[in-house]
Amino acid sequence: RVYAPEEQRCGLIAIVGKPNVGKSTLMNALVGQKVSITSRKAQTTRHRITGIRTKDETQFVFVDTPGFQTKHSTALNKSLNKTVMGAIGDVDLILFVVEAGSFTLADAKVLSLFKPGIPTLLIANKLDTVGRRAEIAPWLRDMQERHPFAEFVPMSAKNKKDIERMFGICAKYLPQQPWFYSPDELTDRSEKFLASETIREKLFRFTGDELPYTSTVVIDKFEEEPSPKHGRFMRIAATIVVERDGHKAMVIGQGGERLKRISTEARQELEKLMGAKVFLEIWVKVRSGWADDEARVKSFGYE
Ligand code: GDP
Ligand code: K
Ligand code: MG
Repeated sequence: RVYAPEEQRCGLIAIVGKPNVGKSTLMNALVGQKVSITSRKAQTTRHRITGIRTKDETQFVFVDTPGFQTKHSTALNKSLNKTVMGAIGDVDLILFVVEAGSFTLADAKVLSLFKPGIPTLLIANKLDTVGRRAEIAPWLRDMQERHPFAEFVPMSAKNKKDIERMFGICAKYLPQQPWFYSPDELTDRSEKFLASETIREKLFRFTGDELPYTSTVVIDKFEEEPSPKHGRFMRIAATIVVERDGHKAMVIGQGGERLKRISTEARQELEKLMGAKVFLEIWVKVRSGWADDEARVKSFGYE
């Protein structure tokens, strides 16, 4: 059924919380496709990323944000926090994500940023990791006293039924107005951006905790070439920027094995995402201190 503009409902929903509570996992599940990378590492999400889902007459425009950084005040962290503040200023609804049953100082810091007036839902995520549901009842009562939340939603971003339920919960907070995007759009981000993010995700996933979060990815070449044989053919060159020689060795791995794995997994995912044959070349460079250098942080694409 086609919905006339006067029947349409549309609004912005910010997904906010401290690092690693499952914000990006939640957004991808709501959008129905991966538009924001995830990993067990804090600082995986570094940009404001829009994910769009149109369901019946309602268009949900989700805004995933970096986890709010409270520990170190580097130029990178300042930029990440600015992104979070920008995202919560002008939305119709805030999803404040925490781990069910837990509320730390870092959670409290994020909550203190919210201006009154924007309806805020407490998303108690990772419910699947809580032994018995009854255990979180006293915690929920405690949370009720901390902030005038509009609703409490205990859930798991990995549970399909919980995700389906979210649309009904969120829709009533969105105003009646024409959609911002066409109904088949999933994100406002470019393929080039998604390419750098996909490489960064594999980098984070395959290096584990030994590689500091301050590594990043820069796309040097992103070209489409005509190819009668393959349909769409993309030539992509990227540089992984790290802070020390030791980190470079870590990324490359014994005999280049790790870099090969990062590259292969990224290429396969990009081929699916873009519906193209992809030729991907990845280099590793050392730029010490970049995360502390405001100009460098900007030149690598952060706000
Ligand atoms: P973000 O930093 O808040 O964006 O968190 P991510 O979405 O990157 O997720 C951090 C980690 O939590 C990842 O390893 C996810 O797989 C995991 N995670 C997210 N949601 C859930 C959930 O509902 N249950 C469980 N068990 N793990 C989750
Ligand atoms: K993460
Ligand atoms: Mg994230």
